[in-house]
Amino acid sequence: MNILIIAGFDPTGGAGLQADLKTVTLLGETGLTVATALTVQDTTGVKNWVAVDKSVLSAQLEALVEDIRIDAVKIGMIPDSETVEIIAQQLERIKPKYVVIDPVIKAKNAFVLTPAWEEISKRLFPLASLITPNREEAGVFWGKVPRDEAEMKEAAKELFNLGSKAVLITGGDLDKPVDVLFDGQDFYFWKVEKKQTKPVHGTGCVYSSAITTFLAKGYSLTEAITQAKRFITLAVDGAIGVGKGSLLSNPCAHIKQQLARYEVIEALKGALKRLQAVKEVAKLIPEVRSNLVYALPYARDYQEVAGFPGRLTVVEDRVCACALPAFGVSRHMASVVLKAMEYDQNMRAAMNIKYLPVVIEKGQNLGYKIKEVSRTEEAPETKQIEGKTLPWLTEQAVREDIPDLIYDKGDIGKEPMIRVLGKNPADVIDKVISLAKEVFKDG
Ligand code: PXL
Repeated sequence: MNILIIAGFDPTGGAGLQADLKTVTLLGETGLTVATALTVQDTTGVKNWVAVDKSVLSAQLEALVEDIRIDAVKIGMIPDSETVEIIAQQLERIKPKYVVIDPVIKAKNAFVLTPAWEEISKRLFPLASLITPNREEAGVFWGKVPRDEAEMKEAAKELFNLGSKAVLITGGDLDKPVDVLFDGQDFYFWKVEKKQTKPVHGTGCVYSSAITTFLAKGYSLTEAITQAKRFITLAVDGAIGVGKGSLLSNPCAHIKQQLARYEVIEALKGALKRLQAVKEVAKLIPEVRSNLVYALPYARDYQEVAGFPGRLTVVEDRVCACALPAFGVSRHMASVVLKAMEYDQNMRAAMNIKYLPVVIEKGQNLGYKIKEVSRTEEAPETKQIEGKTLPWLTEQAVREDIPDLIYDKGDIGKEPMIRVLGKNPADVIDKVISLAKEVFKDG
């Protein structure tokens, strides 16, 4: 599919044309780019911009649309009313199936990117399949900034009357983030918990480009938004710090996560071989059995964590797996890793082993960072909810910095346990094997 991107040039590549092109490219489609303006900016904000010469802009658009079939158009920064008119005339001529407008008005540092917001709404919204203002931008068209979900619904309904086929108001900045879609008939909502704590530049650009790409691929509007939401969530969770200001949205996070699926499984298989080769390790497998788990980069859910189905057990004095490693097979150990990753994205692997006082003692001698947590300190409310205890216990241990070993001495009906954490399975089992050898070196 061929997606025409008409937007401003941001030298950081976090927003604008280049963020749009990265998104379209990494989703496997072809992006064609026409710059409307050149901005001067770094990660701390926009300092200035200049509109691209109108004859160049017109000629570039003309050349592309004469030569290439355009399946969808994504429009970002439009610096002035003359540019609005040039774009409107091309859209009227080629009548693309999908036109998504991200009505960019101001940068994060409040620098105005266009004075022509009224012309954009009058001339371009009626030609759009979808407009994707954030709350701030919706406020410019509505008259006040919608503060919550209820007001976003009201604003979306009003903005719909400006002529686009659908309106998506994004509220990723709210304490309880929500995006609200109105398609003239129904409202739809997307709610994804915020994990990124730092400001990220270019999220609106990447999100709207991803929506455009999924529309071009043939997804329905709501399915395109759902897919794009996953993509932008990863781009935000995996945003990169390159300068003194905002992080840059990272469309590569999606591909990095996909590529890691193979590596994660292979790393677990390799780790199992090494565990099986060391006889002493079998003596550290607890009554409830062990699991060794490894999460995908930016994992948020146990489905994105791989482990051994049926856990690791002991047969004839050796560690033994019932089946090959797979995703989504461990809830317990996955919840430990997912909690640790909230504090350090690099701590993606863990294994539980038997608690013995001597293991802790040897761990101290080996120089490991060790934290004890207590099940008895957990509030009765969360204790009763299945699946809450381990994340709670882990959080007590990882809040300040992430230890190598977390242990608890159990509770009524709960076996005492040590959880060994690391960056990857090799890192975890290096620790497990060292401990096993130290503890059982005299047989
Ligand atoms: O994020 C909005 C945006 C879009 N396009 C360009 C920008 C910005 C924000 O700075 O610079 C070119």
